[in-house]
Amino acid sequence: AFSDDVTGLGVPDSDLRRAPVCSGPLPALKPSDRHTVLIQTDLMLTGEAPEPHPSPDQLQDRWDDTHVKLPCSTHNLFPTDRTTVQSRWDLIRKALSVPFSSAHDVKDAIMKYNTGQAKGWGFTALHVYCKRLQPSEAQQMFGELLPEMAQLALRAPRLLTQPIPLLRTQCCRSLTLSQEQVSCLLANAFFCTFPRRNSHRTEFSNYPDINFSRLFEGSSQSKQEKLKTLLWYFRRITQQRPTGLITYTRQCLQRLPSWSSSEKQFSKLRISCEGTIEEQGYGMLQVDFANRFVGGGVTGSGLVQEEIRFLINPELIAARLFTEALEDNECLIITGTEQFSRYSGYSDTYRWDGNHDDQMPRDEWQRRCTEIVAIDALHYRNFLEQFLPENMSRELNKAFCGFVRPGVQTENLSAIATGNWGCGAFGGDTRLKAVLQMMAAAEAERDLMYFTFGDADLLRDVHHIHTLITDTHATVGSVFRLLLQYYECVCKKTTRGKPQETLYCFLSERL
Ligand code: AR6
Repeated sequence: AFSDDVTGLGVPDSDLRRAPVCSGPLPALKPSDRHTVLIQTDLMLTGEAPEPHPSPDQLQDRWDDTHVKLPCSTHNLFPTDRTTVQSRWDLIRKALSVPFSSAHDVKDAIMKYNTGQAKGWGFTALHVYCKRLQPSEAQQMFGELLPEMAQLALRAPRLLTQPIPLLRTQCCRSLTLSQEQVSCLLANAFFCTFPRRNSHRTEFSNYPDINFSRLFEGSSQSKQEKLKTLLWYFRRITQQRPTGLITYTRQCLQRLPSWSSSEKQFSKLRISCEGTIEEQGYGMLQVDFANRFVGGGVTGSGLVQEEIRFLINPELIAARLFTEALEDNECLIITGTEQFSRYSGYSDTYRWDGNHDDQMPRDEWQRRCTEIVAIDALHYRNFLEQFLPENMSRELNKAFCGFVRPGVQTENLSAIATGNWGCGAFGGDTRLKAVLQMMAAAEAERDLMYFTFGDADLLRDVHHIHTLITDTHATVGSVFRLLLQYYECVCKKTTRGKPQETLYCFLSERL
């Protein structure tokens, strides 16, 4: 029953589970060794806006290897000359309490406490942005928005009263913060106040950039659109303070599946060449096609799937403050971020497209039922590399790590909303990656919603191979063994470029 304009295949949409409908009850929100909760949980029960825990008069200030170094720490010192030091937070407070009337003033303020960077940082994008504002918009920006953002940044010692643990390599750990606390972190990131984060020669060399300095440089239209998107977020949250919570979880797997002996059957697939993960994948586990430094180039020059998601859901950007680069058996799960903006286009044609009013319901922890998982594919420069057994296993393990939820009942797991993971900037082959993701989803016992992003041929091919696999009751292990055979019999004999026999031809003949 194929027609030329078919846009979706596989099981009907209604066969796939979505949160919150499919979710089981959550345990009470409470802190533990592995879960730091930065708000007072008792207040949650009464439906009041979250308050920081502990209360501000009991502020805990920590300056060590295992916590975020906050700008408001008393240990954040600044050399005034060779012999004396000054509180850097005092300097920040003074610099951000002065009225701004131009982009130049914003730059001046930022430079007051970032003197070491004076030469390297450019502010062209911010200048251009401000110059293009209509008089009433400029009035809004300098008279309201920037002063409110500065005040929000300066509330750090009252909002962030508990040290924030770093989500370090190979440590499974969760952080739950209020959206308001996250907004304060982001306001500080905007004004580039985070100490020890401007040079890659510090203890944070294995962390993404958090200060927004690179956002302000350059003359591309992309930068203008990024600024519009992020400033819209700040406008929204300064006009009305958000009341929800967000959880950031670093998940590391110690025990990985034995792929060649897996007896798991493939799960259900719905595939569509229309729609996007974030829009049609609502309530599903939404895959972020990530960089190992989460957020990739969001504050710099990148503007593809991950960066766009971080722009429209800016609370994702806060993860860059505390998430060490991901290793092969790790992922980052972010639950509860809100979408503030719409966009059109992609990459160079990306444009901010106005306000988005997020309608996702909240769970018992007051988090939006939006679960995003950052998994970083390998970056391939040569087509054949990705068929190396160790590379296929690596991608399987990475995807599985992102998909599996130890301890959660299968019927409470939503479907996975994904697509051409690792196949854009990272140069992977969509057909191989689709099979690998199907295998990882099967192993994690979750269904898959695959968005081909406009590719109708891919829609048919992936649907066809999935049908063949399920009709023949092939197991994950048997498909893995066929992938290994494809490598041995076909890839190894190919010296350059792409093999003559495609993966799907090879699989079709042997399934
Ligand atoms: N929904 C569904 N599919 C999408 C969407 C969407 N919203 N956006 C893009 N695609 P890419 P990668 C499809 O290149 O190769 C970033 O800088 C579209 O077909 O973003 O894993 C990260 O920080 C697109 O070509 O992912 C990493 O550094 C394909 O998904 C790096 O890129 C791949 O999107 C990751 O690159």
